[in-house]
This record gives sequence, structure tokens and C-alpha cells, in this order.
Amino acid sequence: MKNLQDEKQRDLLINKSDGTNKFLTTDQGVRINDDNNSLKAGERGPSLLEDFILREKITHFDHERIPERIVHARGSGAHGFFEVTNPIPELTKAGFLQEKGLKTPVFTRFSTVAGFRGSTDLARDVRGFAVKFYTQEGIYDLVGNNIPVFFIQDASKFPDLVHAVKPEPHNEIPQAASAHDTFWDFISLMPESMHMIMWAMSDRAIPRSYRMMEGFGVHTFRLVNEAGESTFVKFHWKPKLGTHAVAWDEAQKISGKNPDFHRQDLWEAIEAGNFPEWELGVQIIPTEDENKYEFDLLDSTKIVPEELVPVKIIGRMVLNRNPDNFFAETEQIAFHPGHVVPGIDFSNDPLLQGRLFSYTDTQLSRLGSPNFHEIPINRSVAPVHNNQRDGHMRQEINMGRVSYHPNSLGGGCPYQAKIAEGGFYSFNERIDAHKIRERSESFNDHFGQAKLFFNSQTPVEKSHIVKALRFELGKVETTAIRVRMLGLLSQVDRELAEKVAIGLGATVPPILETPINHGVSPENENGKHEPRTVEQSVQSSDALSMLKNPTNSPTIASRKVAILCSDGVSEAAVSNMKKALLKEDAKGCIIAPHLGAVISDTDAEIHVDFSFLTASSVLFDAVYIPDGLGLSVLAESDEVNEFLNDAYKHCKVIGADGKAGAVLSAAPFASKITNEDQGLIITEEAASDKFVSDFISAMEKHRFWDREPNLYN
Ligand code: HDE
Repeated sequence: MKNLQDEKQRDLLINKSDGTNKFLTTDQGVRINDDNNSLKAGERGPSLLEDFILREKITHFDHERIPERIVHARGSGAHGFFEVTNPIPELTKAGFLQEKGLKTPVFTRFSTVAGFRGSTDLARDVRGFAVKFYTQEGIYDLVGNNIPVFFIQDASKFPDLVHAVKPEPHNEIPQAASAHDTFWDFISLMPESMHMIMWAMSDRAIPRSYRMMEGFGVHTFRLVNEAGESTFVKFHWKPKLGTHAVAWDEAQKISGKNPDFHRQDLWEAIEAGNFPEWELGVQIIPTEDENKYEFDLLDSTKIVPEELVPVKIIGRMVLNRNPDNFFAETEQIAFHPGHVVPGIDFSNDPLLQGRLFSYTDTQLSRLGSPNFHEIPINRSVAPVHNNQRDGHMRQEINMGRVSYHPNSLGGGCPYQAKIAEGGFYSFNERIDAHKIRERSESFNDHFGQAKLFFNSQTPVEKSHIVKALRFELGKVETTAIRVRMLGLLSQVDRELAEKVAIGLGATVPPILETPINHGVSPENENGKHEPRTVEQSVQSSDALSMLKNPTNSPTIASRKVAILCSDGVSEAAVSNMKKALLKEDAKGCIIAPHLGAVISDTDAEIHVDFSFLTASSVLFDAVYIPDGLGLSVLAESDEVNEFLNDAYKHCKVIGADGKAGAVLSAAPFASKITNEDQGLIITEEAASDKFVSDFISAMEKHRFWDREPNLYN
């Protein structure tokens, strides 16, 4: 197996052009002499139809847009590689998983689901986490999300779910938000969504960065080994930087201050050499254990708790190169859960089965042709030979007269590959069943794992879920929908429902209003598909809580610190902090009343990165006010007060040394400051190393949520 350590082989397949030092030409290669003026009848006369240069340019421009993805329209991606750290040949024959150290190029795209292409990155939403592996045996796509379960169990409900969450059709409001009537109307009638709702209302739905999210394959897949034996598998991506979120109030403010926050964060981290990295893990479930659990492995609203089946790490992914062109790569990349290689196969999960149809179909309208696999970013590095021909924008020039199989005129080529030659052979699962439009009763537990998720959260995380539900349902205008939701929530946890109800000024209904479950089956009428709660073998799982899982190796790499300055700032304090941050691969940004420079206490000019007008606390991970003279400028500034107030409210680290503590004493939250608050690093000593190291250690903890009023204390 060839090691694709560098991506040159892939690049050779791609036509790149940077246009530098080249003559401007038409699309037909004719050099252009004047690109600024159209051809006219006289200087002040009408333009001439003859102007083929103008017509070509405008025509191309008129057709520059393609339909955006129906879901996951908003996203960002990067190139990188996947490296095997722990080969699993006993489980799969997939070539790219066979040898330790083997590297395979990847392109990964992260996305939100509901918003349009230009919508904010910080919407409360599931994040897509789709990885294309350019393996020597063809393309393998692992098209997952940052949440391990899904809203629905059967593909037939997907269009309904998406119609419900997208902006309402009469007025196209709201953009990139689930907080509206149609979404909660649908959810309140779909008890199977309750587990997913717990995740979507948790801070998982407002990540700090794409680089700080887990990823999941969601469905159960199959691995198949050389001997044709199969194992069930769940895929997990574990971020090296840990899983972190922002606060909901912060997310909303970021949406205004910088809607490209995640896109920019990913781009800048890669440009700065802080390459994001994940471990790939698998949960291995022997086929004989298929029916061992209280949940069905084919039900995408369920996880396999890590307490029952641990995650085994098999490799790592590093994203180390930004795309050269967003449209050509990130927009035109076409993922498909059905792009698999020998050794990876499907389960009968009815959601996955529906996806296997949907993805090629959607590319036909989005990319416009069955030849989308010829677009450079979608090309396989394994040779492609078949009898597919023609179609819009065909790139390949197929030679010869034979485009059928079997043939004798082409010497029988291309010929079928035997299994031993790498021919894909579907796992020959035995199926003996009636053709039936039905759902398995083993899918009926809609609340058991929702409870497991909720019970696994820390008090802070539970409190955030309550507040998120108050927000979302608070935006719902129809009272009956809110009440139905309270009924469903009470089946997850009575206290949760009651706390949400307080925020809504409502009461939790005593019994669940008749849930209309998947309504497609007449059996539903006699109770066969009544939602129910099944006793769980695991009551609480630490793996489900972000706060119980701080990163293994605490780091502040790639984090940004706002350093609030005015003239007279201590040069020593600033440079001490900046140097220390740089050593940790973090960045200190100087923020001052105006751009240009501030003059330090030693009369040095310190370059200003942002003015108060263009910066905001929500765009930084921590705030530092250095010692200095003239600090009253900061203490008296409304902008600085707002800055500090947000940093405090969003539970970030705030540091002040020397005389700068006075600025904090003037801040609106001063009366709330307590000695127990470990996120406030204040010392009268100026520019001390201990202060800087305390500040950095506090930043490693990410947030000090204890500062917030907690509904579960
Ligand atoms: Fe997708 N999904 N999906 N989905 N999905 C699409 O394909 C679909 C589902 C996911 O960055 C579409 O190329 C159906 C689950 C990601 O380009 C479309 C069903 C999971 C992306 C589609 C699901 C996903 C998509 C839209 C229910 C997590 C973005 C554009 C049966 C495991 C990939 C496109 C990218 C995109 C259909 C459910 C993940 C329409 C029918 C569950 C990450 O084909």
C-alpha cells in the first residue's frame, strides 16, 4: 500500500491556476486589451451586441451561483491527513486501516444544518462533521455530526423535520434558528426526538470552535475482514483540544459581531500552524451481541454507552492546509455515506438506508450532473474505469468504441475485480422477512436514553439545558405547543420540565398529552408503537458530559486574549504577557481606544490590533488589563465596561495586575466579585511571572461557570 504522506499525487490530478504574471484572456484564450470599457458606438454611445468580451464575462457572472445544500448549506473545510495509529486488520480489510503509520489524505467539512449559506456560524444547531478519505481503494466518506444521535428514526421523516426547522415558508423567518413554532410543533409530536433534543439544547449545539467538537458516525456501520466476517461499529472523533462551548448569550452576540467566527477560527488556526487534530475511535460490537442491549443498534436515536462498549482509538486526523478556493473545494465537495471501500459496510438502520439514496440524488440538482465525481475535490486517487459515459460537463475523454460490459471488442476491459483483487462485495447478511411498512417495537423507547443523557450532566450543564429550552419555547407563540413540550420533557425528568415551565409561566401537564408517534402505522392505534421508557443498564455516563471530560492535556494553544490598553500602559506588563502567551501558541491582541499605537509608560509605541469599536469580549477567550498609568481612561469607558461585563457574564478569565485592579473595581459586576472566583486573577504586583502563569493556568480551564446563577444548585 502506497503511503500518501504528501498530497502531491492528489494535486497532480487537479488543475490549479493562480493567474499571476499571466495575460488576462477570454475563456477562449484570446488576450484582452481593455477590461475596463465595453465596446460602444462612440465614447458616449450605446454598447454593441458585438462585444463578445463583455457578453462572455457577464454571462459567466450571471451563472456563478449553484443551488446551496438543502441542509448543511453553511460550512467550512480544510485538507489534511488521517494516520493509522492502531491498525485493525482483524476487523476490516479496508486498506487504509491496515498499517501503522499509513497516511491517507482527507478533506473535512464542518457545517451547521438549518441556516442558509450566508447564515451565522453560532446558531444553536447540530454541526456536520464530514470527512472524505482519498484512499488507494477509492473514496471513503464518513459523513457524521457532532452529536451521536439524530432526531428521527426513519428516513421518511427527514423532509418533514427539515421543513419544520427551516425558516417558516410564508415569511422566511427565522434564519438559522430552531426557536420557532413549526420546529417545536413537529418535535412536540415526535417523542422519538427527545434524546436528540437533550443534546441539541445542551452546549454541544454552540461549540467554541469546529476544532473543539467531537464527531460521530451516528449510525451503526459494519466492518468486514478478509475472511468475510463482520462486526458492528460506531465511529467517534475525539478532539485533541477537548470539547468546549460558548455561552448562549455569547453565541447570540458573536452572531452579530462576527457571523464567520467558526470559519475564521478554523482558517486562522491552520494559517498559524495550530493544526486541529482528532483521534478516530471505534466502538466494536460483535454481531452476536446485536440483540443484547435494551436499545436497538439500528435505531439512530440511541448511543452505545461507552460504559458498555469502550472506544478504541485507531488513528488520528490532522487538518493542515486551508483550501485554495472556497467554491472549488468546500462548496463543490460532495459527500455520501454510500461512498465506502471494501471492508466497510452498512447496517440496516432505516435512517442510514434512506441516506444511501439521498446524497447522490441531491448532488444531481446541486452540482448539476452525474459527472460531479470528476470535479477535482471529488476525484478518487484510485483509478476510475467503467462504462459510465457522457452527461453534462464530462471531463474525461474516453477512448475507443466500447462502453459496455461484457465485451470482446475491448478485450473484455474494464473487467470485474475478484474479491481477492479488491472487488467490493456486500456483506451477505441473511434476511428472511416479510415486506412490511412498519417500525420495529425495539425502537419504542423514546425517553430512556434522554434520561441517561440528562442524568449524566453536571448541575451547570443541566442548568444550561433548562435555559436553552426556556429560550426556545419562549419564542414559540402557540401555547398548546409549549404545553405539549412540557408534557414530553416531564417524561424525561419531572424537575427539568418544572424548571422550564417556570420560565414559560406555565404548568407541566399531569399526564403526557396523547403523543402522536410516527403516525404512519395503523398498529399505532392499538398501542404497539406507544412511546415508552425502558430501564437503562447505565444510569449515568461521564462520557456524555463535556465538563466531566476536560481535555487530557490542558492547553491554551490558539486561544485569543484581549489586552485592554490606553496611553501609559506598562510596557513590561504587556510584553511579559504577550511573550508568555506566544510560548503557549496563544495570542495576545492589543485593544485600545483607537487604532495606530498607544504610548507606553516608557514612551514606546505599542501597535494596536483593534479599537474598542471593532473588538468585543465575545471574540476572545480571556481579558487582561495590564498595569499602567492613566488607567482611568479605561475605567471610565462605557465600551471597556461592556467588554468586561460580557467577559464576566460569559465566565471567562479576567486578569489585572498592578494598578489595573482599579478598573475591575469600577466595573458593573464589582459587587459580585468573590475570593472563591478562580477565574479572576488579580494582583497588586506588576508584570510578575507568577501572575502570568496563574492567568494561563486559569485559561486552561476554559470557563468558570460557577459565576452563573445555577438552577440546579
Ligand atoms: Fe444528511 N444530508 N441527511 N445527515 N448530512 C446532506 O447532502 C439526509 C443525516 C450530514 O458537508 C445532504 O450533499 C437525509 C444524519 C452532513 O457536504 C442531503 C437524512 C447525519 C451533511 C442529506 C440525513 C447527516 C449532510 C444535503 C435522513 C449524521 C453535510 C447536501 C435520512 C450522521 C455534508 C448534501 C457536507 C448533507 C440528506 C440525516 C450528516 C440532502 C435524507 C443522521 C454532515 O443529501
